[in-house]
Amino acid sequence: MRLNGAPKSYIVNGNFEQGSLGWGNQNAIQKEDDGNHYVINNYNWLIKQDLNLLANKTYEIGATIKRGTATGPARIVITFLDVNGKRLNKYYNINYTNQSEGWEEIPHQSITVPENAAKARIYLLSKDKKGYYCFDNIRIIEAIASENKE
Ligand SMILES: [Ca+2]
Repeated sequence: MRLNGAPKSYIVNGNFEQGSLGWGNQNAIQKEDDGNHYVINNYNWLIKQDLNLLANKTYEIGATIKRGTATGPARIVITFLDVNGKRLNKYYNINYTNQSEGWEEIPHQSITVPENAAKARIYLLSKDKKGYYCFDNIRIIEAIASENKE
C-alpha cells in the first residue's frame, strides 16, 4: 500500500472490525482465530456500501481477498447513481483470482467518478454462482495527482 501521510479512506469500517457497520449484513461477518474480522460473500449484491465520492475525481481502491469455496474470481463492483437515485451506465467491475490459499492484496485499481454521479456504491461478491470469497481491508483513497492521467 502506497502511503503519503495517512490517506483518508472513504470506506466506513473497511476492515470489518466494527461488525456490520456501514455494510449492513451482520451474518456475513466472520472472525479468524487471531481475532481479525472480515466479510464473506457468494454471488449476490447484499454486501454493499454507499460512498460519497466527488464527481470527476479519481480514487484508488485496495482490498485484501482470500478465496473461500469459489473457483472463479472475486468481484468488486462500483456503480454510480445520479441525484434521482438512477444508476448510471458507467461502472467498474474488478475481478481478482487469488494465486494462493491465503490473504492477498489486489492490484490497486483506479476509478474515476462520472460527471453526473451524486453517489457511488461498492459491492463485494463472488463471480461464481457457487462458492464464496473473503474480503478485508477495503480502502478507497484519493489518487495522487500524478496518477490522474489514464
Ligand atoms: Ca479485518
